[in-house]
Amino acid sequence: MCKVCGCNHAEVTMEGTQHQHHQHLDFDGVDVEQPWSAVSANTSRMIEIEQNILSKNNYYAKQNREQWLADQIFSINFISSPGSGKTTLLTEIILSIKAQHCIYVIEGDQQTALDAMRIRETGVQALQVNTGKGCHLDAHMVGHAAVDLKMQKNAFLFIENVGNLICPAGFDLGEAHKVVILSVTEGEDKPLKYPEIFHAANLMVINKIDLLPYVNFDLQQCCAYAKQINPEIEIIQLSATSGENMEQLNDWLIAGKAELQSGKIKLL
Ligand SMILES: Nc1nc2c(ncn2[C@@H]2O[C@H](COP(=O)(O)OP(=O)(O)O)[C@@H](O)[C@H]2O)c(=O)[nH]1
Ligand SMILES: [Mg+2]
Ligand SMILES: [Zn+2]
Ligand SMILES: [Zn+2]
Repeated sequence: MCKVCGCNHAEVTMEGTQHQHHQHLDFDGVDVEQPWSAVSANTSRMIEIEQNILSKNNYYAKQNREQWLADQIFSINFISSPGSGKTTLLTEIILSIKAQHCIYVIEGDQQTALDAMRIRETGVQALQVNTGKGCHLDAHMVGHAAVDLKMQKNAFLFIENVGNLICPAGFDLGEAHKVVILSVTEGEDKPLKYPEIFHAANLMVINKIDLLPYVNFDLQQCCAYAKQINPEIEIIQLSATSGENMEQLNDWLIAGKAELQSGKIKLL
């Protein structure tokens, strides 16, 4: 029995285990992969189940948030499409600040522990959570992973979500901030197409600016669209591989952690 929720811990799919529980919308025995006609016949039941899933998630997210506030853990949930550069950004951030800061990483992917292995090469502890068919991390999975990391106080906890701009927006993990990453190869219209995540994020990172000369990406328009969706959103344009403007992101993270620790950010 676990401390996070009282469940059998093995139900959560962690690195090295083969369990397939907690798949997306696979709750209460209802499988959303059934034909859509069958689903629509059960629309009100589906809505009820979705509300149930989200309220369970919010319960675990609140637990995570309280625990991390008590331990002064500054947690960031990195969200983007596959390939926007989340893992590359994380390894670069870690290499720049690990001498001064204690850092832990939770990696979310449907399959493989490849990203956690990339993070561990930096010398920092990382735990991979495989979601199987699931397309986002939820607060329950992340709560278990955080316990397993046995984190020291006053640390950063970086969470790399499953590559997906859609449902990670709706799943609070208990993090201090969501950071959405968009790379210049993806088109400037993403904030309009996936408004929920741009609305939920505190920071938009525009990555791969080293590729701007080779792609038709309207940087100004992208920023305008993001501000249209979320006037408060902060924006940093950078390149994880060339290192251009990376110090802006490092400074943003370090300032956020200092704010949490000075009591300026209230997470409850
Ligand atoms: N040119 C360029 N490539 C990048 C940059 N950041 C990441 N990449 C490349 O984009 C690919 C996907 O990066 P990865 O970090 O695995 O993305 P993730 O799926 O979001 O974790 C890799 O080949 C990276 O080397 C960047 O700033 N510039
Ligand atoms: Mg990755
Ligand atoms: Zn549990
Ligand atoms: Zn999902």
